Amino acid sequence: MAPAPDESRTFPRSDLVVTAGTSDRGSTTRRRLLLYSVVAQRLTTEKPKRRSNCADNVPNFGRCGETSGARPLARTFTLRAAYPDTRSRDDALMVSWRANPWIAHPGEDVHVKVKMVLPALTEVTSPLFRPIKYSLFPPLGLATLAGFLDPSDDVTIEDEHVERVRLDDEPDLVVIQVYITSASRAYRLADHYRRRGVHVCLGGLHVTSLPDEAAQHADTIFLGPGEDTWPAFLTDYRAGRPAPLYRSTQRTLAQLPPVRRDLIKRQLYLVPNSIVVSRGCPHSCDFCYKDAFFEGGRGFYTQTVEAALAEIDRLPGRHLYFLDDHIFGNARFATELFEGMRGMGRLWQAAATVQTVLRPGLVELAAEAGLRSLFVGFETLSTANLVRHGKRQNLGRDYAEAIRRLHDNGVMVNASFVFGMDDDGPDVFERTVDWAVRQGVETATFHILTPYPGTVLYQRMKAAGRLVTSDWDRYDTRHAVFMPARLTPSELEEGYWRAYREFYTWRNIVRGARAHPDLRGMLRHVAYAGGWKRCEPLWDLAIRARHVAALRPALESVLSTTRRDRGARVETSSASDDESGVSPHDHARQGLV
Ligand code: B12
Ligand code: SF4
Repeated sequence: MAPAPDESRTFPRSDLVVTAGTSDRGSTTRRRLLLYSVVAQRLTTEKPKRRSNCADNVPNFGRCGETSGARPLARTFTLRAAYPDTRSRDDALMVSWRANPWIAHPGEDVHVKVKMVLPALTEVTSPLFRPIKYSLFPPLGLATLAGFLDPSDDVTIEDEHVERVRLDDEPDLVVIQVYITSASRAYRLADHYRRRGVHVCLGGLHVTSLPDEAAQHADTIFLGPGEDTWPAFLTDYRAGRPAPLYRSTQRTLAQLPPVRRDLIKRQLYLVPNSIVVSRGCPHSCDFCYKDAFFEGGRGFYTQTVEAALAEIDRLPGRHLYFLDDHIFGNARFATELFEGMRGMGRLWQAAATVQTVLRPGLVELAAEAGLRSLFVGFETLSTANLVRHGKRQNLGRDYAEAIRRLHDNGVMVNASFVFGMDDDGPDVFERTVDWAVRQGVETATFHILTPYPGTVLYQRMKAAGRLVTSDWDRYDTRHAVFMPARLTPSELEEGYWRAYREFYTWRNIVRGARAHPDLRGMLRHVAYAGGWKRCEPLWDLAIRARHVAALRPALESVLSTTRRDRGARVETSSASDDESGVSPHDHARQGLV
């Protein structure tokens, strides 16, 4: 129990922290804060007034608002027009009352209006913008954090990749996830809301890499994953004492509340069923975000298999995309997960390493459980490059054999390659594309090596004076932001674009298809590679017309073109994915079917 208010106390002004805000319109919280201002009156022994605009009823603070139902719950008060920087009659000041624990009752229900934003990278406004890439996945990280809020809190998620962010609203808290490429946009949004007196929280990969930079635009920053720090902050915030920085140290996914998928606008995404059942990765490649982000705690951990299966079961439709860095990273977990998924009739895609693909057993189990396409980090065909970048798990592995194993199990390959490592000369683009086509790789993802701040690679490049820009907008793996060893920056960028063009020519798509031993594999190769890249204008058209969900059955039918799917339980996505965010199983539980 919190101590009872000491009615004889008055309010020492020196304890006030003042930020600009708006008064009695807007959120529930704001209205409640008005009620708290009445508590202030009571505690200063002033008589509360009903619906007052009078300036004098709280001598220390100025005007206040509504009176009924006041309870001394928080240390935050909304007051009107008492301070010189108030902009208009309707403006007010939020006054945080610190160091007065007798007012706060920690844990009592202070309803908060929270706005979560995933800002887009700058190119979203460019005519060259490719909507399909950014309409794939919803903001899963934010939906995960939303799960920690109270059901009575008012929360929205806005994803700027697929919708316009509203700027005229007045939440109590703004939560922004910051990637390197969206950092400048994120900071502009943060500054906008801070000017409006909103408490701004910034977190995510870029904030963790460069906390000092982010702190200039935030009231609170979060370093590392948010599952421990975010609930700690919420408790502090509700008690009126939010700290400026929270650093993650407790790494567990146990007791994770359900991801708030109800906040995701499913119809705006091609793959609304993205899911992560682990965090991090057991490896340490020197160009990867992973070590910096997970510093100070475990760098790889999983949910329980039961929790993962329960989350899968809650997802409507048939198609899933695991966004885990390495779905095979913990062999025991993966084995139990795939065994549990067998018979669920799912079709899914994921990412893993060459090393684990070559390990007997896992690929077979995954394929039986519905794996149909795997993103594999080959990165480079050069051993010297692998050694230099600490990609030890790829050393001495037979890449061609890994691809064969996947194809033999009916799994398509999305091969990831990085250009610009020190051993890469001008011929690297053609050699890599030719190799991938000859192996029958269905899709390829190319990147220009990018030294993200916080990584070992970044430190090395910086120490060697090889970084050519710190404009984070360009750190998008499509620009040369460092001086390559055996290429010029423009050779690197041109070669990167040429590799994409070449890989996806019809000639190479057909050549790649012919590498498959069976007709089904060939047809699927053409349909997937051709449908994905060559029909991009059509995808973009559908997205702009807000019909991306209508394309999902096409994706599922290509993924299910494998001998493994004969006789599998099949619900077509259009029939089973009812856009409500509730799986058929949930309907049954609710007695709706
Ligand atoms: C899905 C994904 C995408 C999707 C969509 C992103 C989305 N909807 O969130 C798409 C395809 C659009 C995409 C695009 C790109 N991506 Co991407 N993407 C990913 C991927 C695979 C998964 C992200 C995810 O959902 N993770 C799972 C959730 C649960 O974790 P989370 O999002 O990180 O959120 C947690 C924490 O970060 C933290 N947190 C985040 N925000 C906040 C805020 C607060 C207040 C708090 C408390 C906590 C907090 O708490 C969350 C829960 O723990 C990651 C790899 C990875 N493993 O993260 C790469 C990754 C994020 N992408 C990356 C890159 C480089 C890009 C691109 C530049 C690539 C390109 N060449 O085009 C673009 C540009 C993106 C942009 N808009 O700026 C890099 C980012 C590097 C960096 N330092 O920022 C990553 C790490 C891949 C990598 N290994 O290099 N990406
Ligand atoms: S294997 Fe992939 S996710 Fe893991 S550290 Fe290397 S690049 Fe990062």
